[in-house]
Amino acid sequence: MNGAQSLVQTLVNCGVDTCFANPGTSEMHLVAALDTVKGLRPVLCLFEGVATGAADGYGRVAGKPAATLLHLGPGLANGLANLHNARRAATPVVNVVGDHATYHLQYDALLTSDIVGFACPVSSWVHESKSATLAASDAARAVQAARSAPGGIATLILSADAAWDPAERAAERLADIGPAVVNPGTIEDIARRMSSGRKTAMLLRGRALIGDGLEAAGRIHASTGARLLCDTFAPHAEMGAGRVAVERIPYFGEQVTAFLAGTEQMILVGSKPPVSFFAYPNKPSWCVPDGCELIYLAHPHEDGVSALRSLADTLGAPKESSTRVVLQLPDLPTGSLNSLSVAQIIARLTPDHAIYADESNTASLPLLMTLARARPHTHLPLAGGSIGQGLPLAVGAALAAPDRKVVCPHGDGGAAYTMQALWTMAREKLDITTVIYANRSYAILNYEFYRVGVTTVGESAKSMLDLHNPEMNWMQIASGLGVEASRATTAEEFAAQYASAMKQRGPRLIEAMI
Ligand SMILES: Cc1ncc(C[n+]2csc(CCOP(=O)(O)OP(=O)(O)O)c2C)c(N)n1
Repeated sequence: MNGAQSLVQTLVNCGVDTCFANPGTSEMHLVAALDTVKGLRPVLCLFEGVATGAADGYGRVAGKPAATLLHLGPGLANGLANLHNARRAATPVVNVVGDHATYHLQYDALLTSDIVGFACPVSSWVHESKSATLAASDAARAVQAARSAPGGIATLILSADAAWDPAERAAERLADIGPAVVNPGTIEDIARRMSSGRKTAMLLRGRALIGDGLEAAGRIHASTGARLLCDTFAPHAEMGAGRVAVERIPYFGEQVTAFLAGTEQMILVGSKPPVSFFAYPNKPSWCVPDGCELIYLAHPHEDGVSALRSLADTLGAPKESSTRVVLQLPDLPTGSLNSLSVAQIIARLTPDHAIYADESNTASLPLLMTLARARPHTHLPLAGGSIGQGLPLAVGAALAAPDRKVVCPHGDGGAAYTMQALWTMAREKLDITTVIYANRSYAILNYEFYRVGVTTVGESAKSMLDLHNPEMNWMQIASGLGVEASRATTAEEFAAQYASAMKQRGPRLIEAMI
């Protein structure tokens, strides 16, 4: 056994079963180990931003880390933006990066770089593994670090000689660290405050928005009437019919302020206080109403689900939530294709328990509004604001949940960042329907011009937001990358194409000419 084999076997021993890779020479022994060690599914990605975004999608849905395999500093640097998104989502990821052999670094060969420097800002744990005998235990520690509550990016940098030198054995899985238990005194205190009659909102995030956490929050709502809220970009939420209803905080700061007006106390469960996405001249960044008290039930590394359950019990809440979302499907629209008619068709025709890898950007408002009352689904948005995440996220989600339909509604601008993900969808035959909103524009930035105080927008400035010249042809892009594609210009065409995609398994792309 060599160091690479001991590392890969350790990943498998620790429950890592998928690896999103774009390797090079320094990772050749790791690649070879994928043949000799069974149990780690390698998925080739043609750009590192696809690999890291896919690891994020996988981790969010599976609740456990996938591995990446990246080529030295430049490979890691290509993947940084989606590691940033994954960090914001607190997704567990074991980020494996190859490096030159230890003795080669002194020569400063071309691909030598500060890998640790690239890794640190996005990682919760970074380690350079420079000896084959330590590679296995380092890998076990990396998995433990990635799984540590609330989840993080553990970057393990493996020297080429540590990969090819002889190793002794693989390591076994280490115990998870956390989540930490919330102090019972905190729960009693919050129960008292919630019984005070003050206008209360609970801001939920992480596991509080899924499964048992969401159910417990529903009980608390039934008992106290507290509003249940989630962030605009809550990384992982279970929504739709039958689920406990959660209100999503709006995007723009002044909307947030109006939305929260009158709130006297806000209970934070794995979340931070709401702030505006960007600063704008003469507009507040801090969106918590004046005088509103902020109270932490659980910090992100703490067990918010148990805390919610204990709080519900302490309050004497009913065993079940009394308010659940009632299914309300829109009628199929006819005529013009726009973000509303696309949303109505998606909501109407998507089957139960689909996963939305959502980067719909300016089209998101009608989509989220219609999906809120549609069939039960999982929602995975752009968690860190770095566009080019939706397509890779869909890849990871589809691999983590092969029996569920994945829908990827995506702005055309953001999709151009990581369009190589389509190739991986085709190669792995993933059940993903991508909808490209072909508005030929970085539309959101048109609003932002005015919001930041730019008053005159000339031709050069406008051309920076315009994607008409030349027009991207998403049908050709998708079919060139192996994905069956079609184009819709009316609601009827879109509905027919989407209905057929929902009936079929495998990757499809629809270019919606909105
Ligand atoms: C990595 C990164 N680069 C640039 C931006 C700035 N940005 C935000 S939205 C956007 C345009 C998005 O266009 P598209 O996906 O077509 O959505 P639309 O605004 O048209 O709805 C850009 C460039 C960003 N958020 N992240």
